[in-house]
Amino acid sequence: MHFPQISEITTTNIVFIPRQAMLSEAIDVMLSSEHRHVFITDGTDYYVLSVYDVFRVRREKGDIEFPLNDLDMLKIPTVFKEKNILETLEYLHNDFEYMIVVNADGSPYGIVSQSDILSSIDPDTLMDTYRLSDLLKIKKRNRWVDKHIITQELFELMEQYNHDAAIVIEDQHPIGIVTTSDVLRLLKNRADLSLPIKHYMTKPVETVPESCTLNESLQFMKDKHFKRIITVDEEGRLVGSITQKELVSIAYSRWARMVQRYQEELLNVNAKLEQKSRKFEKIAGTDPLTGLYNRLKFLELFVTEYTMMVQRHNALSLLVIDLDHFKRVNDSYGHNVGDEVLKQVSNLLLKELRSVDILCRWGGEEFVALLPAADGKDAFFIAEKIRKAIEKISVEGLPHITTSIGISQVREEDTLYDVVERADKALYMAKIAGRNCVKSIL
Ligand code: GH3
Ligand code: MG
Ligand code: MG
Repeated sequence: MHFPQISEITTTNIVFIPRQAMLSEAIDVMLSSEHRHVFITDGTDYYVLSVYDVFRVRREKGDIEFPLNDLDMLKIPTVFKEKNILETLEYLHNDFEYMIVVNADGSPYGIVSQSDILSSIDPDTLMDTYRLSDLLKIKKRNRWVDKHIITQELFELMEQYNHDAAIVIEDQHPIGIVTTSDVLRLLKNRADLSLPIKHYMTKPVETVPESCTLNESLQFMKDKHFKRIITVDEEGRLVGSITQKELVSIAYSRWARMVQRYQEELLNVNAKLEQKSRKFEKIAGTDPLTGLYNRLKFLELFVTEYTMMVQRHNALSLLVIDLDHFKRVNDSYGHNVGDEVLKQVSNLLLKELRSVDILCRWGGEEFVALLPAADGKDAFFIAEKIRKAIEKISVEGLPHITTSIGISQVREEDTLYDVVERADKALYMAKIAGRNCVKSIL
């Protein structure tokens, strides 16, 4: 989807009438351009003059020969032509139907209307999907009048409600239309406004069935240069009228809601994916039997702890914990019982270690624990605590299990491999010293 710059949708062939001109000159421009508005400037500010301003002046002053300078006119905002159209959407919430597009030096470049902005936001799918009948349910604005209404009264009604057209009906069927150009022409020609409107309306009136899609309707308006369509039911009875601006603005707000919904869905999907990826990350770093960290994750955590040790000049110790004669457990009681013991030992180790310690299943019946801020002495104390606790585990029908533990303190020049190798040597010393004991090589 492309959101254009304001300059891409600006109408540039605009005649700006000087504020010193007369009202009749403004009317001539309106009639020749077939617009219900003309733009006035005093060189600094910009104003807009509408058909109904003309009608008001004629009613109040009795004439249209009047200097523009003496009129109160609506000042309209300006926008730089380089702006992206999305930056101008805020203007759509105010009363201004138009904005003056200016060059970087402030000189006028052209005008842009609210409907230009809305229709350049391209809600294609929406346009093809929704039917006029859907929209008319929301926006039912029947500006219809009976063919016998007096022209002057109709003009006053149109002025009061700021209508840009009135549909004239007979027996519920649209038979004619009066637009603001008609109003202007009649004023200019000093027509007799006390006659019923049927004398002045344009007829016949072209209608569109209410089953048309938005796209078809907008295409129809484009082909015919109509600003509005009049919709009828299957019997040709008036259903309603809707302007191009209303159509696109409804389409746009639906489109915006749709985008918002998609965005919410995307956020949901993203959250789920993130959850999944966290789960996978956890699985990738976990030993399936015991739920402890595996070697891969341990290496990552070791690097973090090692960095902290160096930065903070702290101690860091490592334990290699190996169950004694574990092969015998498997051989005598079966592998499942062996697994159960491994799980119990894991839980116990987690319980006995401090919350800052990092425990991993190194492989088989061997565990490695990393003890931040613990020197050899602290590590020995913790290892002894573990050894004694494991000795106390009792699994039904099984003789007591024992462990041997090797300790080493991490040195700045160490890799993980170096420190594990020293702790392994200490473990070997414990094994040859008769098992169920703790040895260190610091
Ligand atoms: P030592 O006191 O010298 O350490 O003797 P050990 O029998 O514990 O040592 P060894 O390394 O010879 O044997 C380790 C045994 O651990 C071998 C295997 O039967 C058992 N083992 C390793 N991984 C698992 C496992 O995932 N589940 C079970 N049930 N047993 C395992
Ligand atoms: Mg062993
Ligand atoms: Mg072993």
